[in-house]
Amino acid sequence: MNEFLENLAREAGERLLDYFKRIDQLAIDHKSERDLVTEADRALESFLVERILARYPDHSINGEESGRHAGSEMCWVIDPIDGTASFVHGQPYFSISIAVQEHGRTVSGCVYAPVMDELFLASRGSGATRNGQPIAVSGRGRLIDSMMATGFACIRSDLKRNNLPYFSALLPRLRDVRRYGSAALDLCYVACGRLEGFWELNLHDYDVAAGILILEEAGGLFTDFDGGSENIYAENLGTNRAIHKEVVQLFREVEIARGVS
Ligand code: 2AM
Ligand code: CA
Repeated sequence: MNEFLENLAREAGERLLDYFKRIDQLAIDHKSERDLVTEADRALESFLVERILARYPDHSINGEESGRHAGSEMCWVIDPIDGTASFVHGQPYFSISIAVQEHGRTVSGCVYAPVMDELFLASRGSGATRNGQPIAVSGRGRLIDSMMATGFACIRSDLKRNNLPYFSALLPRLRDVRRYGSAALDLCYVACGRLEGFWELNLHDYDVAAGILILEEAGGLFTDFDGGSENIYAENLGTNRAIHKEVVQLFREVEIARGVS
């Protein structure tokens, strides 16, 4: 299955690059005032669904653009372009994210960034790779030596609870923050040691399912802001493990200051 997954992601990536090269001519719609969808998102998702069902006709699909088709214990969770806003603005930080779940548990995950030609792949219990080479999280254990990425999906969704208090609390403690725009890719950057952590609020399973497995298989940890697993889509925290406790503690202080607990 991993070979199929890798070939599928690479072929989808080639198609996506063709769209990226003529981004100025693409039809762009708005899901909401801030949320974009392009003809490339739709075409790529149709391509992925077609290929997956041709090979695995009994499997289900959960896709960002086409919704959830339940029915099988095996489900492919796909995001044809994670980082659509970057893509539309001609920036290279976008990815294709594909996870395979069995009874809701991710067993394989692939994130491919076609502009950089970097393919991250993991299957449960077998480690994670970048372009075929094993990867591992960094060993940095102090926040002041750490770089984290984040994003603001919460603001695009107009959520009352947004990321700004967490951002304000963390930024002064860290070496710096990056904001690439693809949660799937951010998790892979933690997995390969370029970042020590990533946090965001309000992501979906198709944004993070593959990235979580890749991170965990590289030695990292993914939880909600309490350090638990109950709210991992509402609150998303992935780290190299070494800084996890300190970030959870800091987020607890933010919650207290907000008067939540
Ligand atoms: P997308 O590009 O597929 O929309 C970056 O902050 C992350 O948030 C990306 O993974 C992006 O996925 C996701 N995202 C962007 N806008 C969002 C919204 N309104 N609701 C939920 N997730 C969003
Ligand atoms: Ca996404």
